[in-house]
Amino acid sequence: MIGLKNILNTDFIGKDIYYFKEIDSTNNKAYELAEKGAEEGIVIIAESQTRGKGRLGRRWESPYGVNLYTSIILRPQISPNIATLITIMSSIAVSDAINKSFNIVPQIKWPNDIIINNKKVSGILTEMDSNISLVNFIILGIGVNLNMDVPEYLKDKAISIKEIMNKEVSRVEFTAILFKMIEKWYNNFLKKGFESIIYPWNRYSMMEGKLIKVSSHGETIEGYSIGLDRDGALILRDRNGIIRRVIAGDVTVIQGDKYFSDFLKQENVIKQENVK
Ligand code: BT5
Repeated sequence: MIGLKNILNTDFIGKDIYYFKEIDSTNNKAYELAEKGAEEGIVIIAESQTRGKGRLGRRWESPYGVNLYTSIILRPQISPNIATLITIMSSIAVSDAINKSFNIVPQIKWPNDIIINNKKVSGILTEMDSNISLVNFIILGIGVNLNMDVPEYLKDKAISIKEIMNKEVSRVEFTAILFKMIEKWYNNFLKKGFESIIYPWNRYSMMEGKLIKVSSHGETIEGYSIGLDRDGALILRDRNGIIRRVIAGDVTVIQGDKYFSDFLKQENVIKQENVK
């Protein structure tokens, strides 16, 4: 990542960059620093992670010197109830950065996957420290597969930009553009809230109007995806017509049916049921 500071054109994201050749997880390091009072915008970057983290204790494959593994300390003055919107806003920033850098339009799979050719190119892991009413800090962790040869065991799930472009790409240039995009979308979000992200999110979303399956806390819900609510939760309508709200989970897209979704949106909501 030599030269990143020289080309970085941001106001506060990356004002200090802590750089590691190898680390357990950039999120852990950022969390540790934030607990000690590190300021918003401080960034950790590592060449490799020995215990790269996904959600729910899953592992993020983090080989040396080929991809981007970064964590950013944010201190938004928001309620923890809407912290998911930071993940949502970041998924737009990552998608914009990929689009701008490589002229590829990725898709977003709620809540944290960036997808190209039906495979995951990037994942986001946000972790937070808060009290009941206010966030203290959020660690925004982002992994992007840039020049990785995807290992055999992940080949049906994961892809890298190199595999799509058939050539190596510049990690430094991509990172500079990504930080710029994060700063732009984060500022937008702080100023205008949910309204600033809903349309751009819909543009990239791969789910709207599709039949999807969500596994959430051991339960599986099937239904047509209707979209996001104002807290960043996913709204679907199940086969019995019940509107379900999912705040965390893993989505599988079963089939596409855009007309059906447009039709559903015009109907009145009959019943509501929350799913934790
Ligand atoms: C995520 O979790 O997608 C969040 C990934 C966040 C990684 C970044 S890297 C910098 C920062 N520091 C960290 O320690 N983490 C963050 P999840 O939705 O749970 O997806 C994890 C699943 O994706 C795994 O179980 C694998 O199936 C798959 N996977 C693992 N490594 C991958 C990779 N490099 N590319 C694509 N898919 C991968």
